[in-house]
Amino acid sequence: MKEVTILGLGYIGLPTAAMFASHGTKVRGVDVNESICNTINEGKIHIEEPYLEQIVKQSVLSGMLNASTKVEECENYIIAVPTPITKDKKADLSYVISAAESIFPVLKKDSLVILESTVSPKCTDQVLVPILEKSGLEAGKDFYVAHCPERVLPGQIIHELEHNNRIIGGFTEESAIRARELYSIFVKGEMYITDSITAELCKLMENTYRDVNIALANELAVICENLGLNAWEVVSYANKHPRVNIHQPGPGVGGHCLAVDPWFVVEAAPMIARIIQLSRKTNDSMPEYVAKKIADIVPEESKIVILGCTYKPNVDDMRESPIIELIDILKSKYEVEIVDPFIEQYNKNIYEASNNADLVVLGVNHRHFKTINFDVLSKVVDRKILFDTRNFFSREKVIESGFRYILLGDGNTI
Ligand code: SAJ
Repeated sequence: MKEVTILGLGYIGLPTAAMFASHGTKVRGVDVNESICNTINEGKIHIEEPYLEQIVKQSVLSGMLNASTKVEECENYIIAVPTPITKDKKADLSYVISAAESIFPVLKKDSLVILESTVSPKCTDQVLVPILEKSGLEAGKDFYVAHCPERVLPGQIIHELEHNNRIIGGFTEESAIRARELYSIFVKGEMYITDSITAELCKLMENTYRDVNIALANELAVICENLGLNAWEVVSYANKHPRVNIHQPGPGVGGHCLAVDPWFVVEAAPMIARIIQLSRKTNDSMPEYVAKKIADIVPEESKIVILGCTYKPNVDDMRESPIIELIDILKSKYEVEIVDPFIEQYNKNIYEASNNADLVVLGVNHRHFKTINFDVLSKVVDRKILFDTRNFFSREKVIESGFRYILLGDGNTI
């Protein structure tokens, strides 16, 4: 029976552990946080992800998965720890380094070590390998190393782990082949083999592509506001072209991927990655831009209701949320009320929260907000103004109920 040790039992590590265990691989999950290990060993989970809890429970019950704070000798290791960003926009590799430091003392001949964490280019070869070689073994000869970045979308991780295509970057070709063999236990998507540095940059560029494209849409939104045009209309018609796919404008880009990964590319080539830097700055400037628009709409000390504060719709994750940044800017001048059905603290009745409000701002297009009854809402708010930053509501419905409708990126309404 194959065995694998997975270091880091978070959004990626735990679902990956569950997939291996439920496909007949003996999994040892390792996390520095003892309470996470205890939760998993009870067959429970500490994160929100559809279908995950039942797979973890079954795997623990069948003895295929157990969690511990200690790394032991094993034939395969997968590192899935976080790589946050430092204040000066550099990759913080400290968790990767400490995971590698915990492996090398028990590393045995012919083992395979896979790095799944998103890292800056050359990290696998220049940071991970030298630490593992402290074992006295030589990478590519005595043991194998590969970088296989994850690509899954929160909310559909279990499905995507199985069906997405994967890029497998080997320190040597033999390393990549070994890694592909391991993943083939549960991966049904294509697995493409390349070198480790190409795989690192490939992962970074996937998210950078999206970030740059969103920056383009945000720049277009500002252009359209100045020209008295509707950017949403421009995007939708431009996208009728078979080779065009402009993304959606909005109040900014959040989460731990798009708002972070492009900086790792900038770190590798600061003087060259100009479009990438500018795009990051463009997207980062959107909360401030939206706040300025709000200042033009209502006077100071008005009551503003913000609908949604997570980093994107229908998730409970507030990491790097541009709406949180917007709220921080607004709080100094306005009375701010937050409503978000995904965050316990803000899971309030919209109509009660909007009592005597001057402005309602749609920050995140959660599905729950589709059912807002504007006729009821218009009875409780004082100044009936709705600012939609996502082109989510039906303009006609909002206007019919007596509201003034303002749409980000639409120069006719701003
Ligand atoms: N956003 C826009 N306009 C758009 C699309 C998104 O403003 O047209 C904003 C969202 O509101 C959100 C942010 O961008 O604030 C990021 O959302 P997202 O859904 O684009 O991405 P993530 O961060 O949830 O997940 C991405 C995915 N990458 C790609 O689609 C290329 C996912 O597959 C990766 O696994 C993940 O990053 C990761 O871990 O790197």
